Amino acid sequence: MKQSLTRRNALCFGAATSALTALPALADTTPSSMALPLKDLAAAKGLRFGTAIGMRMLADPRVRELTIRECNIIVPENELKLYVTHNNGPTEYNFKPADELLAFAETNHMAMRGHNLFWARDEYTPKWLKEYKFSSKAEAEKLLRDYIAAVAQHYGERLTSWDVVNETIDPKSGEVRENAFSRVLGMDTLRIAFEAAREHMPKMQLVYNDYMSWEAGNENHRKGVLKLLHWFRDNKVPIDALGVQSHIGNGFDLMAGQVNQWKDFLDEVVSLDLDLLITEFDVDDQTIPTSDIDKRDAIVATVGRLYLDQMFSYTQTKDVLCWGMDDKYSWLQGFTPRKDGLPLRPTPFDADFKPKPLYDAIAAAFKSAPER
Ligand code: 9MR
Repeated sequence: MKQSLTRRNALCFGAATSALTALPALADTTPSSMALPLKDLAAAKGLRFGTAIGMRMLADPRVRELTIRECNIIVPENELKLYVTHNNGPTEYNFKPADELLAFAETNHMAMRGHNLFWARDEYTPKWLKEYKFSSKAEAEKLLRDYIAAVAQHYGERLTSWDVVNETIDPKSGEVRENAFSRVLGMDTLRIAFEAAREHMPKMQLVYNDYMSWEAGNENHRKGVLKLLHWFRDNKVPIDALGVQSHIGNGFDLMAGQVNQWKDFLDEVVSLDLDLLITEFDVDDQTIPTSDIDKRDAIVATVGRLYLDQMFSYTQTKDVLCWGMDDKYSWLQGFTPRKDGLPLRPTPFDADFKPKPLYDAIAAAFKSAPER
């Protein structure tokens, strides 16, 4: 059996019925002295730890220092998206920002994963592509394959993992979303993207990445993703892993984690022989109804710990990346503002780059994780 639960986890899960009704208190929510970096605690259990980082953050020496200390894997937050790399028409590419991030990774002995080859949503698709008048299916297929070949030619296997397709499931309906290619190619879009990635980067870990989450309200999203993963398997689409974004709480009640349903979801994913990656972890404290920072931090840490414990109980979970290490640069500050106007505190480090209880929760989750 690949999944194992520690006694502590089993007690937590036992206490939680369908949702996180009775949150166990963390023994100590005071930030630790950061004796060992998270990457070392992760490595001791066969895991890797990292973060998304963008050019804006790279410019800040405090972010660079913290990332080098704590992480052994990074992912560009936006710099490999089509709207950056391929925004100006079918023959023009801009790899400069992502190249800088890769140089940062390589200089500091960190792996870098790619996010993403195809974000299957019109709102993130370059104008030229959205308005492209394909004269045939063959032309659409060629354009998609040529684009993936160009990215692969530029990076080869200096990256080790790619989100080949991102967020193609509509969270409300659970159906596959329409996009620039699918209007011509239908579901073949997804098959072609993975096939081209495999053809040009044979050793690459190929990932489907999405934000179905464990809170109540995500049921259709989870169902839709499972249906898609079955479709991939039935159609022999070359896919290695599910990227579980793990923006927990985001847009949902943070306390509404459905531990049992989440287990069912993960069980079904791994039964398809897929690995799991935590690709974009953060804990959104928008809905925590107190302005008290210590209380908010304690809840964020406690829910984060429960979540990571459950994810780590699957030895198929190998990588954990936060979507930003510090509250200063977190995307959530602009996306889900709190009613009381206070800044959000969703990451392991505060806006002054001091570790928070979530940092300790991540460390503790690594320490109690089974080896893989
Ligand atoms: O954090 C990213 C933000 O800076 C961008 O403006 C936004 C649109 O490109 O994307 C954010 O990252 C998203 C990621 O690419 C996919 N999963 C959800 C992330 C948060 O929205």
